Amino acid sequence: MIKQTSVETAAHSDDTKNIQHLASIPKHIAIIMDGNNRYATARAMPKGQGHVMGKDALDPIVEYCLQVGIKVLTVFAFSSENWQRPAEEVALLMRLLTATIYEQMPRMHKYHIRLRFIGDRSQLAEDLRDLMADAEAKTAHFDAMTLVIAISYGGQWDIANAARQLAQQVESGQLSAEQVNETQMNAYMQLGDLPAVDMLIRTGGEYRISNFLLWQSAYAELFFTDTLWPQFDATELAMMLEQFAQRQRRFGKTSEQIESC
Ligand code: M2E
Repeated sequence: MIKQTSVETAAHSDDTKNIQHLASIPKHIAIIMDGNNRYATARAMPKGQGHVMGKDALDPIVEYCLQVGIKVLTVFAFSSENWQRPAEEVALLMRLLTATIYEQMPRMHKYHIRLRFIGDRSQLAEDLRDLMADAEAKTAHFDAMTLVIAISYGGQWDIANAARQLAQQVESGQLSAEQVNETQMNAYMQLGDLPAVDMLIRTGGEYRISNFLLWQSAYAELFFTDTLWPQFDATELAMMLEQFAQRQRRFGKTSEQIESC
């Protein structure tokens, strides 16, 4: 029986406490937090309100992941494609991102969470970039969990970025073209130092990866739910973890090979 902690709320305690019996717990969960705008529209709320609600939905998920021993949680806060949204929405998201990073700092200290950001920082305002660097530096020594926030991130950008750096190594003679392989690529990919994504969740009812962690999710178990992100909770995540443990992870092997291990 898992020890009840203060982070657990009465609302989900019954459904989520018995997790220790599971055969396997993912090391790294990645989430595409989709459905904020539809949540607001369905409730006749102002457009941006969905993102505000969405921001608050992450806290209980982080606490639950900590509680069950997930080592890395990566969330897609702002994609490289999101720059094409209406200017007011982009501006709101940038304000929310800044406010959220400030707000989250005491929680990172309380729970010993290391905060990291991935994505193309060159597109971001300087004050946001400074805040991100500062948040990373101040939490770099924490080891309970790593919370990765993807901002201006795209999976293809990430792959091209790694390829360009390897090409520069080849150009300067530090590496031969023959030496370029998956291990070399991985070293230049974002999160190359962390375990691969084992569980990729998308909320909001779309069945796409949408240029999220393409390389890092090569062997991830995929989970899709119609639940809009502001309504996603630890109870639903617990059910997904239950399924994750049950799915046979083949990694390209036959079921006979798996069963004989
Ligand atoms: C997030 C950002 O859509 C985004 C608006 C801002 C908050 N958010 C959703 C995030 O994903 C930064 C931190 Cl530190 C935590 C969450």
